[in-house]
Amino acid sequence: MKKVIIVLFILGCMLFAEENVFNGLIDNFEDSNITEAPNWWTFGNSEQEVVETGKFNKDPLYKYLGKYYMQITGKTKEYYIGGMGAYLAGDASNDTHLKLYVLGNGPDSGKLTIQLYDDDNGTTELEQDKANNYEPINDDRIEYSMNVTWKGWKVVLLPLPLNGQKSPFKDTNPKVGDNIWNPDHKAGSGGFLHFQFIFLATTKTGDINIGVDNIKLLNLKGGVGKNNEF
Ligand SMILES: [Ca+2]
Ligand SMILES: [Ca+2]
Ligand SMILES: [Ca+2]
Ligand SMILES: [Ca+2]
Repeated sequence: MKKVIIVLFILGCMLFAEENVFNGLIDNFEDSNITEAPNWWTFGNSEQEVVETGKFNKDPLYKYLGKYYMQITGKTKEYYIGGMGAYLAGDASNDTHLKLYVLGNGPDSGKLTIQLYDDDNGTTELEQDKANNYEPINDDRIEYSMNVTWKGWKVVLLPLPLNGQKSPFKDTNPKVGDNIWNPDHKAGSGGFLHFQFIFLATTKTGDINIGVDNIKLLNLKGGVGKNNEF
């Protein structure tokens, strides 16, 4: 009995270390759809489909994928294909990294742009300029793009620009917001408001064929250890 309690206590500490104020999970697609928890909006011509992971049972990362992941496909003649986003409004002020699993299909699998928005005017919503490509009016957007060039699943771990931490994410609206990644709930702020993907081809005329899973923010202040590697 004592052993069980100790194991439970250690498990509890591990969960607690990773999932503090905002539980950090954006989506793992285990509810088998993209319209619940969170309810993703989609735009453009990309196709997003939640599919079973079974065909990857030989992949070393298979055991971390659960039953479902999201497959993204689409074609373009002008780089841009489409995208999807979710409203979260979580307090992410303790989260140091974004982690996600990305499935590639070879050298030109596509380009993935990741955008995170924080609330800088205490409204818990992202005011957008509909006349100007839905650009934020008051809130910051930090952004990072990567070409998916590999085949199979890979863990992508990206430091966030929290408290001056070096990060590949850059503020892409320097005239809007306070240009500081401050996704907390202070002064009525909605914190980490939106998460968004933009799907592109790596060539002007091309396509995208990637998968994503286990999208989460987490706190790695204690370092990337065995317990929180995946
Ligand atoms: Ca999954
Ligand atoms: Ca706002
Ligand atoms: Ca800004
Ligand atoms: Ca900000």
